[in-house]
Amino acid sequence: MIRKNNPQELRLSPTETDQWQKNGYFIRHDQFAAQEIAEFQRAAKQATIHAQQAKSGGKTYFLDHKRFVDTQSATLQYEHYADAQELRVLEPVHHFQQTLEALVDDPRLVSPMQGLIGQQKLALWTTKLNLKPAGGSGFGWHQDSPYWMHNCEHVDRLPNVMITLDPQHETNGCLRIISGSHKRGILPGTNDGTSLGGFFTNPANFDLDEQRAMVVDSGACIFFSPHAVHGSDANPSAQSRRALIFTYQPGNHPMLKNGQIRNVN
Ligand SMILES: O=C(O)CCC(=O)C(=O)O
Repeated sequence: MIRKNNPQELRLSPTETDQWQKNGYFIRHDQFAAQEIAEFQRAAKQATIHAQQAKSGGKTYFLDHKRFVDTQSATLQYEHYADAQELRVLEPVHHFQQTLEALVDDPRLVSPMQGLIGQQKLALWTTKLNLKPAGGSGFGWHQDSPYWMHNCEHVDRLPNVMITLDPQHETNGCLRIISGSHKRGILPGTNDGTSLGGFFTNPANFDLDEQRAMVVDSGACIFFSPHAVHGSDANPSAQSRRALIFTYQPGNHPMLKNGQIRNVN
C-alpha cells in the first residue's frame, strides 16, 4: 500500500530504526504508484538524452579501461565493453528533468531522511541514475564513504535511498548489501594495483555470507548507510534494471559534484 503524503506516517518507525542500526539498511515497498514510476522512467530517458548531447564539450578519461566523461553538469560512466556507447551511470541526474528535481523534495524520501540524519534541515549530496541495461555490468563490493570522505567532513551522515524504476531480482542484478557491515566505518580497499581498486572493499573485511539480495518491485525505496558494503551482479536479462539513488546530508552544505548548495524544500 502506498503511504499517504502525511509526514507523521512517513517518519521512521521503531522497527526501521532498529534495522538501520543493526543491518545498515531497510526497505519500504510500494512507495510510488505505477503512474509515478512511468513518469520517472520517462524523465530518466530524457536525462540520458540531454546528458549524451552535452558530452561533446566534456572531458573524456579512462580508469582501468572504463570510460568516463565529465561535462559541465554531470559525470557520465559508460558500459565496460570496448567502445561502449551505452550509459551505465549518470551523476548527478536530478537537475536534467523537473520531475526528478521535484522528487528530491518528496516527503516519502525526505521524512525518513530527516530521521536518519537527525535534523529537519537537509541538503542534497548527490543523485545518480544507474541504468544497468540488458547485458549491463555489475558493481563490485564497495562502500560509498571512501569515495566521499575527501570531499565531506560528515561522511557518516550521507544516507542513500535507491528508488527502483524496474523490478529487481537476483536474475537481473539486484542490489546486494552486506548486513551489519556499516558498523565498522570505512574499511580498507583492495589495493590490487588498479586505479579503482582502492575503492573496492577488501574481501577480508566483510562476510559474504551476510549478503542480502534486495529483491523488490518497482516503486520501492531501499535506504542504506554510506558505510554499508554493497554491490550487484551484471544484468544478463533482456530488460533494463534501472534505479535512482539520491543521497542526502545536513542542510546548507554543498553538493559533491558541482559545489552548489541544494537545500531540500
Ligand atoms: O545499482 C546498483 O546495483 C549498485 C549501485 C552502487 O553500488 C552505487 O551506485 O554505488
